[in-house]
Amino acid sequence: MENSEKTFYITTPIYYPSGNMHIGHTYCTVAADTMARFKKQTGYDVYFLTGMDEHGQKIERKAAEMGVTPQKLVDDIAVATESLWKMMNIEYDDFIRTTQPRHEKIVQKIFRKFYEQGDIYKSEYEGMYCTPCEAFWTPTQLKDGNCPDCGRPVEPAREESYFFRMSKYQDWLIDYIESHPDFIQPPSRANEMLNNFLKPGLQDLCVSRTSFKWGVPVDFDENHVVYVWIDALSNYITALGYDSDDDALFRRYWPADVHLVGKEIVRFHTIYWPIMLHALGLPLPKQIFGHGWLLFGNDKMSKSKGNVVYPAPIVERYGADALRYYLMREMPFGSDGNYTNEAMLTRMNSDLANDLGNLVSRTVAMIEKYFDGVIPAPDAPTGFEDELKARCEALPALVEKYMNELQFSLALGEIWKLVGDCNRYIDLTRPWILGKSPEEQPRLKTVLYYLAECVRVIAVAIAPTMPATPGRIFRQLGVEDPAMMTWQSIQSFGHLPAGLKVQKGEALFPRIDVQKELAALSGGADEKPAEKTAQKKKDVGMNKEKAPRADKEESRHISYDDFCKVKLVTARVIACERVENSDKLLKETVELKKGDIRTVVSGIAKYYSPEDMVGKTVVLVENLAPRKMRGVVSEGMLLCASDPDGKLSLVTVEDLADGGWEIS
Ligand code: ME8
Repeated sequence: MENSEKTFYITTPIYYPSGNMHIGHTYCTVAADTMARFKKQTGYDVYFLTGMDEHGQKIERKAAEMGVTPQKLVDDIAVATESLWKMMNIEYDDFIRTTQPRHEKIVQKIFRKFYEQGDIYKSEYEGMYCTPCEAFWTPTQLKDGNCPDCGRPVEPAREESYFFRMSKYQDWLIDYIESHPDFIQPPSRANEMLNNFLKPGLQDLCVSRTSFKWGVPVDFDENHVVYVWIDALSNYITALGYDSDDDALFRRYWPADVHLVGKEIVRFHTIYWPIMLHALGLPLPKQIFGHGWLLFGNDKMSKSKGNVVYPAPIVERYGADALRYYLMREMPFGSDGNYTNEAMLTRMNSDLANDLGNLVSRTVAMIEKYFDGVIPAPDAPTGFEDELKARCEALPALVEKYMNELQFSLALGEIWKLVGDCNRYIDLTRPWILGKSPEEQPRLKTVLYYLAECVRVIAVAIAPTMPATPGRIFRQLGVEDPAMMTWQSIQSFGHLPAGLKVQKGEALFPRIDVQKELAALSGGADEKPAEKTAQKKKDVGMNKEKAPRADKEESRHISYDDFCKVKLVTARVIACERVENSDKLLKETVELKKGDIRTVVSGIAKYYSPEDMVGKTVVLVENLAPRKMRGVVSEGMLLCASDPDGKLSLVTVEDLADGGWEIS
């Protein structure tokens, strides 16, 4: 193998042909694309493979129903699938189709090799078969008589078949998995494979079919076609030209760095595939990562269950980057996550429109207003700037660590912490006040330079997940030099040259009217009109009239992430006075950590005198946007309980004299 350290080969599963792929399908491909782009950004020579798994009884039947040839059916779907990936801005290096001669020829060679070396023998199969999953089951493996994976009915199958001696490799595989803890991720999936499948004993696998024709023919026994999973799994090496006249890609990229797969097909990838490779004398992929499912109404989003959401209407309305961000941010990659339109729209509003969008537009607008649109050179930094700079410089290593663990959500979380820091920095430094006094000009220059540089850092860091957004940010910042857009350029702070001319553009992510958009999306899908009525009946929570209670329940709750955004800290009241011309308001001076003094205005003058307040340790919402009340800027809010008559009682912390303790 010539595989050097700096190559990175990543794959998605090859998808069964479906004219209507839903956002559950796009999930894995977006993840693979994000990872591929990240690896490229960090200097790897990347190969990213996806494609279609076009053989099998399911396709043969579907084509017959439609009155077309299976080839015509898959050709049409391949065009639709590639255009879906284009819409999602997926940049793969190859799109393999298992009906391509380059693939079929090698699958035949592989099958023959297994036969010639005695891994495959001919016998008769009798058992149950799930056509939608293309999987064989023994009667004891069935769940309530149905397929244990998808719950659909199975059918009896009895036919002459070739079998693969899986049992021969069982002990070797157990040993391999146990001695390579990174091979199957997350680790819970490795335990499941060991305990549920490998340790109880592997049965020999039926690897050919005679009852239908739509498959790769076994070239030494014409009645047989190769079992779809043997055919499909081989794609990861046939696409690289394994055992062909030109195997340069195979020599360069194999073994794969990671196969991303949904959790229900981990079994095929971590048992059959390693055994096939081992039998061929090839090294195993370094990792198989089994990601979770996008659920809808607590059930796997899947066309057969009728609870699907399609990507096209979402991309048309909010852009591919917004959907990609949501998919990568919302749930940890190994876990399942429930999808709702409301959660998606709320996140788009809070993270994209408010946090990121506002940061960029405020920064550019202030540079335009105070410095005629020219990014100023910074003056002397203070502690605030040192902290921001340290945050920026720590970011690449944190992002890299989480990305290498395929923890997209945590990597994005780190980037958004910096976005939050920048917004807080604006609130604390108040450039609009600095802009009023000429003697504060040097300070204002520093603040706006630091903001512009942070925005550049953020634009670079989001590029793998949101490939179209950085260009829009760079245009607003006036950044044209490609050297300012690289991963290398954010390893240390301050590369943005002063003197660039900013240019205000359209809002990156316009704020969404959630109720209006929920109504607009409640058709839910780009399904064909004929399917729409039947579909609507089944769609859980998509149809507002159908599920008013559920909708109400949902809007009552905030997500855990939203809750985490509220920073509550203890604060000691060190001074307090009444606000002039107000009988309701008190102005408190509070101390958080030593020296961190804030002014807070509270509507509690009817219940507390200034003397009552001094010395209390209260609870402050630390990151509430500053607000002016009766001419005084309040930097936070004190928590109070309100009785049924509206009388307010301060929430205080006993036994704790200090301020600045975080409350969680
Ligand atoms: O399994 N959430 O193809 P496929 C997350 N051809 N992922 C989902 C999902 C959801 N709701 N629904 C589907 C096959 N997927 C085989 C693969 S590889 C050699 C052969 C994921 O089109 C699913 O988990 O049924 C799987 O990883 C991928 O989509 C393709 O599913």
